[in-house]
Amino acid sequence: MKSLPIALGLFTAIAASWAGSAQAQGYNTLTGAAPLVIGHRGASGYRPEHTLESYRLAIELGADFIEPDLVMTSDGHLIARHEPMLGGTTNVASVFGADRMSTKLVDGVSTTDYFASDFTLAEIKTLRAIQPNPGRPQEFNGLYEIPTLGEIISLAQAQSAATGRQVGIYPEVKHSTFHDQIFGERVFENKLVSTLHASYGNTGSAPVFIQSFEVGNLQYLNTLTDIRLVQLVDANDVNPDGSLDPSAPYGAPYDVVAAGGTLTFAQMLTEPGLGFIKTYADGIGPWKPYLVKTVADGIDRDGDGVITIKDRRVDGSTGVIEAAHAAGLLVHAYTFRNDASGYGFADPREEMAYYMTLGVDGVFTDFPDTGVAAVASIPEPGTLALWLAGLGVVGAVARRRSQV
Ligand SMILES: [Ca+2]
Ligand SMILES: [Ca+2]
Repeated sequence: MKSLPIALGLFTAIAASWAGSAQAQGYNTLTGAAPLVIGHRGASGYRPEHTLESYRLAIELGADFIEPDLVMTSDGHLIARHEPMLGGTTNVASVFGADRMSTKLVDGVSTTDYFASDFTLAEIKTLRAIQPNPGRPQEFNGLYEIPTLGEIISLAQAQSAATGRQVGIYPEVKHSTFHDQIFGERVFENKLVSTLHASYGNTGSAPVFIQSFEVGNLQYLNTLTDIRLVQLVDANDVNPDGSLDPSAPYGAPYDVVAAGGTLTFAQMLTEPGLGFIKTYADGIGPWKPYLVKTVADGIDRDGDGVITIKDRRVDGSTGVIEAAHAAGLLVHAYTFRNDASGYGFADPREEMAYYMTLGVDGVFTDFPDTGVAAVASIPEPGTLALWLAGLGVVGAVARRRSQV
């Protein structure tokens, strides 16, 4: 069968040229892989956020990752809530009396509420989640428990096994400085890492990203784990000219502010700032207006008779995606919603597709099905080229064997 290696060699040459052109046409992500769809608080556009049912639906809709925000209970358990306050997203006020409320400083802001850190896990398990957004489905209010990190990991791993599709988790350390003040320095991060290592091992190949808006805790985590870390980057608002409004408390990492530092989020997205982030993190998670400039020029582009953020003129990349990739950092942008915040876009699928075409490595979205549709709509490596590239690999292996 002397002709087989020759035939395979010919295919290898063809495949190499096809693979080359496929790469040129492929995704503009850091690695060339398809952008990730991250189910923000689960499928929070459809179910009360941060419940197992919200995460389960996100997985059903095709999310690659589910995103639990984490806070700590009085007895040291990590549970999923967007805030340490329970009042906005649970029925706590109808279960416990006002005597269980307290006033605490959250990132410098005096806040009176029911705090997770004043309740045991057993108490929190008596609560049920509610939908805080009046424009979203209300019929699931009062049905679902508040899940622990352990329960979320179990769900992701069980669904990965059941579907044969790896579903990752993307936990966020909420308000690290706040939790340090209540529980002691890095108690939260230590608990998070020990839980993750027990389930996934200490490896950068785990289907896990840890995210935070603070810096010191990510630097600390970098000494503790090889699990991938993502620096979140916030701002207060977008100005009419497309620049970002850095007003407190959203313009700088709170641990930096608390320590009297001057580093701002905007500085962190400059070339030197990205180089600094690269010393401890694997990616950035910026608010999307940092990536695409949109200008409020008063034109009613979608023709509905009112001027909204959707009408803004889209002026293209700010250069942050390209600079982050040049620094070797992934870019996961937030938050894409069918029912809000489409700066410069009336159609949320087109909005996400625009960012994906520029090269974002992932999108946080409350509507994972729209994210999946966006990925499907952008140019991808051709299946013929992949097939030929695969044949090329077979050919290369066959040739190596023939030389032995
Ligand atoms: Ca989050
Ligand atoms: Ca309009």
